[in-house]
Amino acid sequence: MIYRYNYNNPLNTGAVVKNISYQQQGQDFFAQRTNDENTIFTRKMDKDDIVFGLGETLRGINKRGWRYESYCSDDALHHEGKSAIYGAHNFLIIKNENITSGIFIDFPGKIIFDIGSKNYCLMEITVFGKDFDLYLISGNNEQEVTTQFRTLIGKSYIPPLWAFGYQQSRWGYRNAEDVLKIADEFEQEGIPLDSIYLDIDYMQRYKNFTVDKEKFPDFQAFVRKMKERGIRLVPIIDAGVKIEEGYEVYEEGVKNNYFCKREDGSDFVAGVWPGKTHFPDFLNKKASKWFGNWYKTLIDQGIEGFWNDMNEPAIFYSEEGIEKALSNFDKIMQKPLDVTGYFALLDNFNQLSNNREDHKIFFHNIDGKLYPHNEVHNLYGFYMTKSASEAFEKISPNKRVLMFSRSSYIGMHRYGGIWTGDNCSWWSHILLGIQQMASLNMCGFLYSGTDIGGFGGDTSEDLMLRWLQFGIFTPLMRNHSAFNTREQEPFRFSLKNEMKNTIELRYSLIPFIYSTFIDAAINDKMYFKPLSFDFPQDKRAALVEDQLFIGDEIMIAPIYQQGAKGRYVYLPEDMVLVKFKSYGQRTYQRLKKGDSYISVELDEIPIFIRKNKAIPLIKPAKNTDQLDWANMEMLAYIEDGESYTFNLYKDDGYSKNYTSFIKIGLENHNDELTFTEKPNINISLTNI
Ligand code: MIG
Repeated sequence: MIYRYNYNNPLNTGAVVKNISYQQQGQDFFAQRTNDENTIFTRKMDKDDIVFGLGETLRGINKRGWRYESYCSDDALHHEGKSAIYGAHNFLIIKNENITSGIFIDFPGKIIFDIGSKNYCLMEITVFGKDFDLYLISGNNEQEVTTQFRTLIGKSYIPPLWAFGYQQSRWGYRNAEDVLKIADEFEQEGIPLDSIYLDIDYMQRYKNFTVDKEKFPDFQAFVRKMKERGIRLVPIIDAGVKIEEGYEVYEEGVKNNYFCKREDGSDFVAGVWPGKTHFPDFLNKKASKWFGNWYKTLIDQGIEGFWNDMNEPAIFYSEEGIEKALSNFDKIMQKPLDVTGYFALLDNFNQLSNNREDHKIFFHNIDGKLYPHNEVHNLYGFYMTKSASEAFEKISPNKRVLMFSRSSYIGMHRYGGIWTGDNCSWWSHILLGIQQMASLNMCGFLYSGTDIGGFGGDTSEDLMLRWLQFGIFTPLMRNHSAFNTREQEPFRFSLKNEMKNTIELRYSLIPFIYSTFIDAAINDKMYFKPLSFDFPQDKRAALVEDQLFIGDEIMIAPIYQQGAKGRYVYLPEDMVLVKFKSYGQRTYQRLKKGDSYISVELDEIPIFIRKNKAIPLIKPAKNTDQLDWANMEMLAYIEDGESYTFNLYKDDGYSKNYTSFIKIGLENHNDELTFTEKPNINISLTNI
């Protein structure tokens, strides 16, 4: 059951698609108090309560024991001491011994979720405002609660098939030559590849929807040529629009009042990569439609996918901030510089970037009403992506376009995917990625992934390989890094063959990954699941932080520790461990329910096949266009007397009807695996 409670006059954020009428009476799940500006909810937790959710946040799958801030934040150094990162996903689940409950606070401003950090047995949620909807969901377990929540917020975005291939990115591919070189190296090494990303350098002075002619003399032809090689180019779009006379996007935006304004009606100015910019008011319907249409200029040149960046929005400085800092500077320098002065000086300039005070001085026009940015902050990235997606719907109604965003709010999962932003080349960020995937799936964000290898800092060879071994399971599989860091394309390493085998295995798994993804998207299921979602009664399973189910068939347990050549795993049921050195080189091992130590050499990828389940595998190929789905192997662990039917999803890879499921039915009869249903493709069977 879903209950909806009203608090004053909430703005319709667009998170929810199902109309649920308000409860007549107030909720009694939380104790509640208010002060001048905030609404505070508290609830006692039992010692063993587990809390899931919050989407893209820090720390574990179990959120218990920390404080999380829901306020989209550009933070490229998010270690475990931080509270806020790029997304704001206000859904959580309390798993108590007697009752499992879901909570969604539909509020676009700041919220602090203290999940027992101050007081281990107290949950305290501070909503920095008084106008919002609170949803309470009851169900028998975490899976039921999540499914109900997913029906509330609507179907998840589905990208084209090629977006499930390996994608190569780096902030530093400057021009056509650089991109060509990367493509050539992949080809020479025989490493599969589906796309190369264009970071901000492709633009003319960082102006959205422009292409620098000196770097790409004939962009359209270049895009076509790359596509003929099976490689799609994916350009970045930033939130800020450069202030520059003669630049059409800027001029149209100013003329039509499409930019966020200050209180005095002038357009707000923020310093970002292009220098001084204006922020499109994506929350204004007309402005949103206008900005979305601009993507067409790149689509017309053959582009089929985009990533939206800097849309928290990130602000290096505001004009107001600079003015204040300069006058402070004068004040500080009037006195002789002592230690206090030194720190004041440092702070004075450091606090210019992403200063939340700036969020109070610009405004959105939502249906004629003005809202200071801070009150609707968490919607900005969502609405930027919605603007693009609604335009795609018109530009290419029958074709899926790749779209994902850095900042997000629940509801955006219907319009695009997300990547988890600027992580670092740290082992702890592999683990964080595993945990984020689980929580993001609960909130409907199925198409997601991390910057594989780590964005900031220099990666190391084993870290890169281990990260790839996890990355082959994330729907968005993209290697991305920051400029001035170690180059981390697979062919840069002495372990390049191992990396190649890993990426090839991804392609072998695409029928499984794609089928599982589409099934999850159209049926409100999870692609990644924490173990307890399928074993809600198993107390050990609920505590597992570093293993996930994918669909119903497999479990993964990535290696995420430096130097590790193995790890402990917990199995809630019997499974078969398949260790892949490559698609063709594997070993099998039956494992019993319970705890096991498994050895995993640097070049091995463990996949656990669950009891009485089977997955399809195909031969790797150069790219997704060339995969041969007509010759398949079913890798099964089906015991005598048992059967399983896998729902294979195979379509043209870009249209939108999602009906092309094919059943592959298998049965073990007297220790011989046979078909109960066989489509008209070549299928070999391996039962372990
Ligand atoms: O301030 O476009 O998260 O993926 O490479 C940094 C440059 C801006 C942040 C993105 C990152 C991207 C980078 N961007």
